[in-house]
Amino acid sequence: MNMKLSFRWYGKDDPISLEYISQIPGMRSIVSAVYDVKPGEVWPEESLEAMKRECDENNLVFDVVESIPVHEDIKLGRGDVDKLLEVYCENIRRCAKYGVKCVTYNFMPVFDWTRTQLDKKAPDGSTSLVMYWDQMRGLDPLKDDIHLPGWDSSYTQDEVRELITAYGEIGEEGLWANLEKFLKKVIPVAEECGVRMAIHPDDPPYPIFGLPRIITCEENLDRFLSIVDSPANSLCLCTGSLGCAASNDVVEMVRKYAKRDRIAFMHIRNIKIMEDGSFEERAHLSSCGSLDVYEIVKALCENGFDGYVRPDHGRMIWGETGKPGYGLFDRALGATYINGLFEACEKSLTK
Ligand code: DNO
Repeated sequence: MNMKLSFRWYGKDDPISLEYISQIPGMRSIVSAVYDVKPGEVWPEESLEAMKRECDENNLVFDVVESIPVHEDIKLGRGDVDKLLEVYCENIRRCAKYGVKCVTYNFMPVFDWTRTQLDKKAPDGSTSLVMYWDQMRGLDPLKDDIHLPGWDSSYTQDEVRELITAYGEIGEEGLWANLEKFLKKVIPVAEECGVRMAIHPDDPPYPIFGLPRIITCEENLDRFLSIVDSPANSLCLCTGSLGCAASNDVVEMVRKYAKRDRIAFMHIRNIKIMEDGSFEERAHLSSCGSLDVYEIVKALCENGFDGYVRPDHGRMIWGETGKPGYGLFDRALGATYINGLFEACEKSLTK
């Protein structure tokens, strides 16, 4: 198969062993990061070297990083941005030195993904992550103390309020300008060392609490890709993130950007959009959610996609406990389903 199947692994603290991951049929690459260093600091080479060695020992390739986080000051364009960008570039060089070919990041203000519950029980007893508007409405982070699950608890509520106000002031265009500065500095370095940068879309792809969100829809992805028109400036196309806005035609997006070779990394998962726009994470299978995963894979194959793919967020099933979205069992089922779709699509294309 042309695509490179990968699995996210959180390093030594991950309850899932590399040995177990290597037993998933077709598994090739490990997606990981140096998680114990704060944004804005240089990653120790020893950590990267150890990661590479452990993967090698398990017949896996450590060649995808998720993520090198972008410091809030870069996104806000304040403080010593030049210094922070220099550190960012140095981290790319160091990753490349240990074999990394693809680096994922996002440009979401303050929070990465937003959900209101991480263990919503489905009728079959499995649990998954959900975002329900009726749990969100009425929450005002400028007034209330909010602790949504999964949010960075290293910020105090006052810091969160300060950041939200600062982002409100720069707005979407300010965020675009800071992203442009970031790309113009970082992409040439990535090109030089053979790394593809893959931006992760905003999850969900619409404003939360009035924070600007820009990596959200086709028009904005076009704008993003044209800032630096290079395969080193590519997408991490996350079907579940883009897919929870019903206005996004994920299959068409995959087709368009795969054809132009601007997808470096695919996060494949399924979500169910509810009537009021809320969404639930579901099993990978097309019939379990709102996305047609077969059409997504077909669009990749028809356009010669040969980048990285990982089964994204799984449910918790079979009594497994662990990091919400990142258990072994359901992601392994997702991997096997993805393998099946790719094999079928590729074989039918070569016939
Ligand atoms: C969620 C992930 C994201 C992703 C980052 C990339 O599970 O898809 O946290 O890793 O947004 O920077």
